Amino acid sequence: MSYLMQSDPEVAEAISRETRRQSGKLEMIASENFVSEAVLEAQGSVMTNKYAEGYPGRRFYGGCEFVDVVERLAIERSKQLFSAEHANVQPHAGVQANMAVYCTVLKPGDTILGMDLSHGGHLSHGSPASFSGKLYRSFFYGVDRKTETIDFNQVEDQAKKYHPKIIVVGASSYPRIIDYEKFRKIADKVGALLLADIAHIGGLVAAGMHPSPVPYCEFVTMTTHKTLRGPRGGLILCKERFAKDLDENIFPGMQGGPLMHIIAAKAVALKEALTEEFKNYQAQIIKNAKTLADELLKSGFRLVTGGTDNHLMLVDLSDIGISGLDAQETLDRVGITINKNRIPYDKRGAQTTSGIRIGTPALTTRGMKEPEMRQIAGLFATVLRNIRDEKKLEEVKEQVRLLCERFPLYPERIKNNR
Ligand code: DSN
Repeated sequence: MSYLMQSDPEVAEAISRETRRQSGKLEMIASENFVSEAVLEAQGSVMTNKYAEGYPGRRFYGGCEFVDVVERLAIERSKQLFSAEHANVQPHAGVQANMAVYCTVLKPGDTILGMDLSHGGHLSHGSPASFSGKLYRSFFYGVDRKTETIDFNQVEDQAKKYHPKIIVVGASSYPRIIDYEKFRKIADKVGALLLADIAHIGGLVAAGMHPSPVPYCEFVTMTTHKTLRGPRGGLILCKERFAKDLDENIFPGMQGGPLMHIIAAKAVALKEALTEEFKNYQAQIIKNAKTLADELLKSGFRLVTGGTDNHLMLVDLSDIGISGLDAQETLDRVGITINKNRIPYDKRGAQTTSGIRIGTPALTTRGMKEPEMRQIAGLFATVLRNIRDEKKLEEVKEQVRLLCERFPLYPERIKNNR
């Protein structure tokens, strides 16, 4: 970062401190990950300079021959990875990906049925706080109070009652396998289209570690930066018959110039995702999550649904008398980064919450395996049961530091202060 250090030392310093923060703490936010140096190189490349409105081979600007190469690679790799008929790699983010699907098949005022945000859904699945709840009539399904898994009777009842034009299946805090075939059957009963938002589990699906929604859904959206371990951005897959309309709804419908440096980085990440190493990585994410969950259960914590099938788990802290916010703040102080999260039927609000969400994708990228998960479960138990014991917290902080040292992240960047 020699240029940046010269021209803008304040930004250079913040970046260098962020690198050290990422490397020196245990990153356990379920939706975060660490991209490869190759992805970072593509993302920080001169492709950021290029306007390329349109699609490969039919742009509105000259000089697009090389950005065309990377967009074509990203499209072909997405199709291959997910066995999809069509891919659009231009969405700037997951919300834009969902918005483009809605714009393709809905008119304002049409009805959508999605998973309740407070049960694990996402804002863009119809929440009144989001465009999706303002533009469309939105209704929700949730999880069963006892099993805390998706209540398919409710999905079907709501679908029959409201006749949605599209059903959205996907979640940002749901620890179990999702049965897309069941959703397809319900959608067919009411003549609805089906959109699967696999933002969280994109990498698991790509590696065959979670059933794929692609055969069952007209549309599949995702972000590229979570388990898929690419740059921050969105991606849409769809059946060929929607391809033209979908592309037009991304551009010119709702976005201008695509972020060609990000698309180049998506292409690089998608190539990585096609490797055997990536499959092993995804399998390890799940092994790590299951080990962490088992150890937390053994130490007496309650997990929503009793465990996990994927990369994340939700810990219900109600029994130990602290809030999700207390837990988040105390874990932050010892160097463990997680987020407070509402649990289904939570009595607390979104700012305090009764639970926390924890995930294993980022730690698995660092090379941590089952023994480290067992150690980390012990650290959680110590912190969450002793949030006011400074001595114990200091001891955990030291263990976190040693653990991070054993699994270096971006060592060249740390060495060169960038
Ligand atoms: N913000 C993401 C998450 O943390 O799950 C969802 O968009």
